[in-house]
Amino acid sequence: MALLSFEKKYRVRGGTLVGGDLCDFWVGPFYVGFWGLSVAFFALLGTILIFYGAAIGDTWNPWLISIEPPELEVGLGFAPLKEGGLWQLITICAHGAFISWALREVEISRKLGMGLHVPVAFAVAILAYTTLVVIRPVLMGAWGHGFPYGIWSHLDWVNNVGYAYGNFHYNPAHMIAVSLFFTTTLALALHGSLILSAANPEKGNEMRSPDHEDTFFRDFIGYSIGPLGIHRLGLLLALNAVIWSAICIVISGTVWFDAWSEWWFWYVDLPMWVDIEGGVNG
Ligand code: UQ2
Repeated sequence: MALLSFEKKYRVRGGTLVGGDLCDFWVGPFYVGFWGLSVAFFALLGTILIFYGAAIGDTWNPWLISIEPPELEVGLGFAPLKEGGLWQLITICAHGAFISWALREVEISRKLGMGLHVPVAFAVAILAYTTLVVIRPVLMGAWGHGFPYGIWSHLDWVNNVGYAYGNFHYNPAHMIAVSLFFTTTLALALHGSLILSAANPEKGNEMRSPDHEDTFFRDFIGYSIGPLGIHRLGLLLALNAVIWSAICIVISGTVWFDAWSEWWFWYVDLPMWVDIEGGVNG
């Protein structure tokens, strides 16, 4: 069905979570809904607060503007506006906007009678941000453990937190997360190239079918995961990349406090090495 007539047919009332028919409308191509209005409110307020923070800060260089979290001494209390309070309000606005955005995706999915895979996937991305600025700071006892909102300053934060634990590449959850990021790009490259090779032929040639796609990989490596399976795999890999990243940072400073290279001594310390001549335990 052509896109425009499809939209006409499916742009119907219903599927809303909040607001009933009151907010059930479109602006141009965009579905709004209660959560669309909520997104607009939080995004606008958060942006105004960021500009206010920049205005009372000491630079307008966009690379260097930074909204800092409160000092560690503030703990988990409220800070004055100019001493981290802005960061706290902006964090609340960010969550308001991100969660509203996810719920707007839910309403659109419900309208179309689709699964909730997109909002669920987006929720995992939100969780990664929440882990950095809420969950880990709360577990460590201070909002000051959150990262600052600035292009350069958040890179400094990543650098400093990395070195606070020696070298993050020895963090086992970091290893798993990086492997999943690489595998995600491998899967997307295989999938994107396979689809284009079959579905976008040279002028005058006929398009190939999913059977051809399956057969390519069966010829090549004796196995095809299938046209539905590759999307399940892709989503699984991508969500796990994010989840293991969140695990990697949330365990640093909450259950592990040393350099991450030290963690691997659990292997050296295994009792089975005790009687080995010349071993560190023997
Ligand atoms: C596939 C298939 C697709 C694909 C791809 C494969 C017809 C259109 C890319 C091949 C993928 C495999 C064998 C899994 C690779 C495993 C990892 C961990 C990267 O079979 O079905 O659908 O796009």
